[in-house]
Amino acid sequence: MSKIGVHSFVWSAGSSRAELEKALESTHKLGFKLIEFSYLDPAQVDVGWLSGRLRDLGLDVAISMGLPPEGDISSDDGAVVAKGVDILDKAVALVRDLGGSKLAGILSSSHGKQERTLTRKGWDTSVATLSKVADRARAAGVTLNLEIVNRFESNMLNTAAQGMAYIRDTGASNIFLHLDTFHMNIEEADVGLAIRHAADRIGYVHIGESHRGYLGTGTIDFSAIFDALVAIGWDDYVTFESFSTTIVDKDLSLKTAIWRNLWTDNVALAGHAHRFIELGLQTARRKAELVAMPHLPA
Ligand SMILES: [Mn+2]
Repeated sequence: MSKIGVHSFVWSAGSSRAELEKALESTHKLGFKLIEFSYLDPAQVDVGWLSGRLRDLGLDVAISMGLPPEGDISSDDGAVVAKGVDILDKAVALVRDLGGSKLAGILSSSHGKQERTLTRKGWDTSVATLSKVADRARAAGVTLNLEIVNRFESNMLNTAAQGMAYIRDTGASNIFLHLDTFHMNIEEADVGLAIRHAADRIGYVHIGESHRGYLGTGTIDFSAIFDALVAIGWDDYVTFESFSTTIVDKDLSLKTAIWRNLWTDNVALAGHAHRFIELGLQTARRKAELVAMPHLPA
């Protein structure tokens, strides 16, 4: 069995207790083992209640986020960096308080189309700043997973190799890569090779199609991706991420340019995704077994 997760925005962008409960139940019912939430404000959401419901249903949890421009830790403005640190520390605390272990997303600079090139100084500021956040996260039992996103959503980490260089510069043992097939399909020379090259630094994986809709209905070569995940012995979560204008988060939908309606029935979508990922991984495992079989005469 594979560890398959789902982003809560497949279910709802809302954070009322009823909306969260529906998301949790749908996730559990379809066989997903993890639900990923975008950052939830503990002033708005009863974190104790939510962690209890996760435990009741046997679900793991991950939190993802993207730093806003006013909290960009690669900024030259110390006040902006300090704001980013505060946002990251709060997100680490939320992961811990929900009983999770992974903070993911765009954590090293701000999320969105940038109008300037990243400078060496910006890189160094980000590395030094996130190293300190990582120290505190380690004490909380939380890993930081840097999402590698396409050029239109960050000017810092667009390839897995850049992410590995960043992690090396931090020297931190609890910073990993968060790879996403949607973004890799745009930026990597070869998605399967990039997964193999980054193998020992991958902490979290998003599975998304080239248009972010139904898996298998776009241009991504998923069999190459499942082959690579099996080849590196990946046995941690892969989380399905999909967006449609059916479910709108005011901020994220604009930053990720969700203009088209790729699905309306989220139960059908998520059920299909779970089957697609499970079968894809099973098939890749079977292929790996077959190529290793010598088939000698009896
Ligand atoms: Mn993603």
